[in-house]
Amino acid sequence: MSKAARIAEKPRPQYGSDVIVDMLKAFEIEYIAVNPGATFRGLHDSLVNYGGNHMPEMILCPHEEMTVALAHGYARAKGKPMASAVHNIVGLQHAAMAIYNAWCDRLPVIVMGGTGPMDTALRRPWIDWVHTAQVQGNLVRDFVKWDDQPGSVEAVADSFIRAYRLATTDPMGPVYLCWDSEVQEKKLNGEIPFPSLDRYPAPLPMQAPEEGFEKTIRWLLEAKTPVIIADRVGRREAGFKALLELANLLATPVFDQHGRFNFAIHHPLNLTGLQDRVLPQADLVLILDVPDMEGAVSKRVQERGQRRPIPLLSANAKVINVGLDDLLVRAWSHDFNKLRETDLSIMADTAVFLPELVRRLKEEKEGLKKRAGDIEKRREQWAKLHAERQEALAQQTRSKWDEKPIATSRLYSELAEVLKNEDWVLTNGTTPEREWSILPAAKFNQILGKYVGGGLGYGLPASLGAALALKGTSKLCVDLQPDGDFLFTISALWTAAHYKIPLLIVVCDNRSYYNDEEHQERMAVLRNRPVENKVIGIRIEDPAVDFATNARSYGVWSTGPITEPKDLSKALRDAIKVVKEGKPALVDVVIQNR
Ligand SMILES: Cc1ncc(C[n+]2csc(CCOP(=O)(O)OP(=O)(O)O)c2C)c(N)n1
Ligand SMILES: [Mg+2]
Repeated sequence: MSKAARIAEKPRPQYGSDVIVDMLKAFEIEYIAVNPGATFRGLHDSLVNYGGNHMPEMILCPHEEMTVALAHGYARAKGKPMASAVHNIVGLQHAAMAIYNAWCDRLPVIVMGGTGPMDTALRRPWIDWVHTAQVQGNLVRDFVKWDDQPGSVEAVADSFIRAYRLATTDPMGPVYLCWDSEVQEKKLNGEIPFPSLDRYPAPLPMQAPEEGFEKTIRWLLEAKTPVIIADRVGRREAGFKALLELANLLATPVFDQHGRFNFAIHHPLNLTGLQDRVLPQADLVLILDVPDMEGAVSKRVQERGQRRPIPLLSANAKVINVGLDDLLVRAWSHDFNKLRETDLSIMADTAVFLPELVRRLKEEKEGLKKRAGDIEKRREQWAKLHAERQEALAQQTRSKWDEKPIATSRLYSELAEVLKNEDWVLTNGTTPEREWSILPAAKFNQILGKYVGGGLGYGLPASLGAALALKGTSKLCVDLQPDGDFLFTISALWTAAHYKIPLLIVVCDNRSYYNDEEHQERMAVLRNRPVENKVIGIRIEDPAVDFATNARSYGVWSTGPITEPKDLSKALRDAIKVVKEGKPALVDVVIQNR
């Protein structure tokens, strides 16, 4: 049914919150993840009894953090937002960290909350006072693109349309809409005109000016050793495809920064991980959608407590930077990363910049012909380096094949093997540098990227959101789920079971908040203190968590703990069968630290 027909056929709203549901329907919001609360009881009633609990359908989550993380994962997989509804001040505080994760990841989530009544004359004693803020949006204002609290039912449509447009315009981000309970519960006595949504089109993407193309093409053709660094190009299919074409055309190696999946793992020009060998030779670096430019062109060293990285680029390498990051700089969080020198900075959307760059480059027949010899020479050189790296990885995997606890490389290899004939998507992972080099991803959005905000509690709910977005397609969703992260939001297993969300959860169970063991080890070495104490306050042992029993208690099929390497393959295959029946399944694998 067309948008217009659906709107013409809809029942007439009777209450303020019915109008909010009309907006959710008009924008085709499929799901709204909720944890219930009285401040949005009007909206809750409208979702169920006016909207029929369809478009959006409510997804009940046992914590507000999950409602937002779920929507975050959904947006990654689907490229469009779903909504989350969180109870006033308290729910919003629980949701805040997940909103920050979505903000850092530049993904749209429509977070909605209730408040008030703002009219103090209408308040119940105590609860309405302790749960009302002026203004509630202040709590998250520094890390949402916009927040609003419309003062009347008539103002709802404008507010929603603006929120949707801002959330979904690149660089995207979460928005927070706060509904006064009085506005929600107000009985309407006249017609509320419904806006014509066709008159609010999404803005066209931002393209580079002529000078941007002219210089980029000239410098690319002049360079002897050009390289590409990409972080979020893979957020759009057009950018993903054009990047592959560009790299092939000029035999340019690509370094994936893992913010999204940017470049096929086994492509001979994918030299991710070999930055320290290649970047010092580069005379031109094309940096595409990379928020952390400094990290991208330097090597991190952790020894002796050193914090500053070692630069890898030579001083005379030219740098071109293309992206939209400056558009979302705020003063509060320094997620804009370190300022870095560039020679040409282009504010443009890579999804339109790269296809046009490739089109123009192909027309440079003279220039390409002149460089053809060099291009083919370096294509061979990079392919050789890539093959060497793959062989070294394979050798490492072989040498650890029978180790106990199970080596992570064996886990990833076994997973790659059982997924060989599946149309799989990795919804979440542990350390991208490792698993991305073994799992042979090649398709657009086949890996949904690392979580850039770094707030734990993300993996399971975000994977559920992604799996919900892909439900009913041929995609098999896999969550490589670190144990520590899992424990923050483990009760999302209930949501997985209740809504029959097909997801393979592989618990990477190193029984530790391991990342911090390395930090404590460094401190101990630096201060000449006992290194063996590094595990205190970090290991999740004694008792070890029984994840499989946990999962069953929530109604999720499970197996494990798998401790024998030889049992791994069957456990994964059994779990995949369950997922293919449309349900979640969990395999608890006891693994080595890294
Ligand atoms: C909300 C939150 N609390 C604490 C941290 C600090 N932190 C970063 S990584 C990490 C350990 C994570 O453990 P796990 O998820 O099991 O992964 P592992 O390092 O063991 O692979 C911790 C505690 C964080 N990033 N976010
Ligand atoms: Mg761990």
